[in-house]
Amino acid sequence: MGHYPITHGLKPMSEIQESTETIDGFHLLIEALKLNGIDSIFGLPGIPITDLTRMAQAEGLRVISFRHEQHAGNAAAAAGFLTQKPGICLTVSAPGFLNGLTALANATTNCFPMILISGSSEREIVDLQQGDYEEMDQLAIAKPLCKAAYRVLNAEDIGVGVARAIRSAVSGRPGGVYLDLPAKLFAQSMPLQAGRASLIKVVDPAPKQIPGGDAVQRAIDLLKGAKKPLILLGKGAAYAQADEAIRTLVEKSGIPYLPMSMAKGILPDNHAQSAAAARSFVLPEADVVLLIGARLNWLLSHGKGKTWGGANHKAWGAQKYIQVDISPIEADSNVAIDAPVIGDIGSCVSALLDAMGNNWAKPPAEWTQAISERTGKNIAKMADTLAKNPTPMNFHSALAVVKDVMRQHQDTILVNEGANALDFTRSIVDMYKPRKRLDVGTWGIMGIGMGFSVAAAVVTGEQVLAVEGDSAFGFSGMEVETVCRYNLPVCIVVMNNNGVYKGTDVNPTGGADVAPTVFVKGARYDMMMQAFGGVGVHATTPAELRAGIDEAFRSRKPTLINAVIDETAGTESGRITSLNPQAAKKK
Ligand code: FYN
Ligand code: ADP
Ligand code: MG
Repeated sequence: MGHYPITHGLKPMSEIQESTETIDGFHLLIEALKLNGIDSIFGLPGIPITDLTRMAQAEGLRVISFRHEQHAGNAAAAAGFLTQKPGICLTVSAPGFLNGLTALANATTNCFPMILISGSSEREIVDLQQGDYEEMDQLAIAKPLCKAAYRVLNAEDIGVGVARAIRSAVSGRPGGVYLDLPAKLFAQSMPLQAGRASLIKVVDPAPKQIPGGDAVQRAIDLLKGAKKPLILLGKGAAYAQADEAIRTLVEKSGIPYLPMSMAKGILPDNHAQSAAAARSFVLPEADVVLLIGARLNWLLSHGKGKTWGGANHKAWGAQKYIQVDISPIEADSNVAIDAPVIGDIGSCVSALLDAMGNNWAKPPAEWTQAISERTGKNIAKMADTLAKNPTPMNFHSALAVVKDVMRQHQDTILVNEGANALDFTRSIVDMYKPRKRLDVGTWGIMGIGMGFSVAAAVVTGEQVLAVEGDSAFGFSGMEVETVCRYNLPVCIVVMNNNGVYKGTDVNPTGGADVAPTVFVKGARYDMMMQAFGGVGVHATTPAELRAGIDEAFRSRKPTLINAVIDETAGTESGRITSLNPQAAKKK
């Protein structure tokens, strides 16, 4: 047991007599986490967990302190997605717990494994509503927002509580778990041997789930008969870390594939079978769609054919669906699934490959050629746009720089949020390796930027490039101090177009207040980074932007580049303008 500063009368373990040696709740929790391979905690100190953060650090855990618990929670969720181990977020009670809930709910929605551990008030006081310091029935509030929720009242149950939280977070469909630890638990102590014996090292926390042979054959028979097959890769396919098997399935079958945003890079985006640049063509035209770790939710028009582009989009035809997913109840959630293949993606894809045999007929040339024609056209059109160099910069000329940077630095992790900053980056910046793109995910949530960036840098050690809308950056901008404090290799590019979506709205009354969507014109976000010792760059041209990114990658110093973007560029809500009631009325 390591030493830790005596802050409330508890003796360091080394000073306790052999015979009377005991272990307290603090150390039981720390040992339970370490026993299960947890090496980092993302959180924010305060009553009743400040000492816990100190002791965890003293016992060798990496404790990353944030300025707001939502971003610590987002960091834990991103760590879970990247490592398949639950990310740990530690908060104080009541308000700190509430601040963590957005991240817990977002993790659950996105199937990212994380555990929110919060200190809490004593049950006897909460249940009688006697008005404790930060009194709140946290367990009851958390339950509807996460996959599982547990509370531990006695030190000897800490081992079970941690084990249950870990297994719940990563087994089956991954998600967020809440673990409620009332303050009195930490100071409880028990004999050291009995305490250690109460801890559980979780065996096989995410067991393989093998698909049924009949289900696999049903899927193969459907795929075999397809004239216009399409494979759709979702973030579940990225999370599963079955990269080689998925690549083999795509290449052996010859079937065109479409990656959802966080599945980009499972195969390189410039792959000959990528249909990403013909999205609006392939989705309505395909006759059999193989979903791998992707849900037919709003991002895929619920499988019902409403697409996001202009009037030329066709309603989807009578596709047949094969759905590979670990969740048996995901099938039929939106439309009938003709061939559900239930299991973990690694096992399912291997079973499909075995069932394909060795003389699989590639899809008809008219299908693959039609796709190549469209991708060729869209890529050429995009290349023309990207070659332009307008003043001021627009999203395209700035992202042409980012596109080239990512081509040259393919291990870099790209974090991306915003509206136009998100949608243009998704279709302009190619990804070449799996799990290198972290973005707003299933909810389209703003505020993931700095939490995801810190986690990506901490758990991978790789350079991080965060491409942020100026509005999106505002949700977590104070965490640039956190980035500087830990001297993380995070380069933030704020696409500064003076406002939400654009910077051109005006107050129709002519009053002194600016329009609700407009920010301070010409804001200098780069100076925020300088305030904390990081590098701030003000870029008004693609050349200045490139130089700033290159220097950040060379120095690996925390850097924020304020990229001045034409405030008239972009559209409201990017590619999903149609979700705005006003826009929908115009339809
Ligand atoms: C794609 N495209 C390309 C390329 N990749 N053209 C050229 N080169 C490349 N590499 C084309 C693609 O074929 C589409 O054109 C278009 O670019 C857009 O592609 P995208 O972005 O993949 O497709 P689309 O239609 O936007 O996808 C719908 C969507 C997406 C809902 C999945 O918009 C999305 O994920 N939106 C997230 C929105 C969100 O969460 N925002 C945060 C909150 S916004 P066509 O085929 O011609 O259509 C707050 O206001
Ligand atoms: P996307 O938005 O990229 O399409 P979604 O988040 O909608 O991805 O869907 C992810 C799906 O992947 C979820 O239905 C989830 O159950 C599934 N999933 C996550 N991990 C695995 C896994 N290891 N094996 C199988 N399915 C998985
Ligand atoms: Mg903006």
